Amino acid sequence: MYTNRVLIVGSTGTGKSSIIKYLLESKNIDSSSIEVSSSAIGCTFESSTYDYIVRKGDIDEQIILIDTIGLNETNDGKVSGSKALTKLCDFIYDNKEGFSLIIFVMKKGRITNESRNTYDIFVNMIIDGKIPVILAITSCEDDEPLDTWSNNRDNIIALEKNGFKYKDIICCSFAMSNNKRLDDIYADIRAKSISCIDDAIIKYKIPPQHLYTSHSGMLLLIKKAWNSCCRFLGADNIKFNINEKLKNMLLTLGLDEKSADILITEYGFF
Ligand SMILES: Nc1nc2c(ncn2[C@@H]2O[C@H](COP(=O)(O)OP(=O)(O)OP(=O)(O)O)[C@@H](O)[C@H]2O)c(=O)[nH]1
Ligand SMILES: [Mg+2]
Repeated sequence: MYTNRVLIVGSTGTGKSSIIKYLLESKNIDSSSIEVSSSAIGCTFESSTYDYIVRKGDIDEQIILIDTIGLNETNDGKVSGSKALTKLCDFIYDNKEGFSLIIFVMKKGRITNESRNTYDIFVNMIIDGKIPVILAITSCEDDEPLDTWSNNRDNIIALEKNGFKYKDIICCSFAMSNNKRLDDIYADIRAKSISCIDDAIIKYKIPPQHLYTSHSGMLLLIKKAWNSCCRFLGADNIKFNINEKLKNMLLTLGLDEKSADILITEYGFF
């Protein structure tokens, strides 16, 4: 019997830790060690794991939730963009058990460059379609019904245009309030949100897939992608273009030019 490992990914402050906190709380598991913060700077600095058991039919299944470091847009965060990305890459490479599902977390509203680049680097380049992705759209507390955002065709078109591929969209909210009356309403919405995420985990998880056993595995993948692009376009200068695209993405995520160059070289992007 395998363990299901669910990776929670997204830009800083989108609600990754909140999802885990309320998932655990809903199972009466102590979640006090999980930091949730409204400050402008990132608050999760290390990838941490949390686990619980769900009963499916007669079988108990273990689910491990993995909270990750959010990639930030600027270097104002306590963890700079380059460090966060390096830590995240290291975590993926070092992970021997693999992953069953990715929950990509975004806040409701316009798709930001930050979310698009995080998705592109993380899901397209690193995960490379090997693991199913579900999108969790947070901050939907003002919507009735909760899935109004995903029912809006314009949003689906925007996701498509921005290259997002996913199995499902879960609109949710983990809003809190110090006003008891308001928080009672939010608590109801949080419970509904958790129930949807719970169901999606069970529905879409697959046996854990291991991504890369070594940095050279990653290098091979990128080279393969590069070669097929070259073949397809019959162009020699594509190498430069791919490098530039990746570098631009890293710059948007708040890396300075030097860190982006080091990271690209260090991880063997070329
Ligand atoms: N209104 C509203 N606030 C939310 C929601 N989800 C999270 N928040 C708030 O957004 C802030 C950031 O949430 P976190 O769960 O810490 O976000 P994170 O993605 O783990 O952030 P980092 O660890 O810094 O990358 C906190 O103040 C949360 O209470 C939501 O659905 N609605
Ligand atoms: Mg966090």
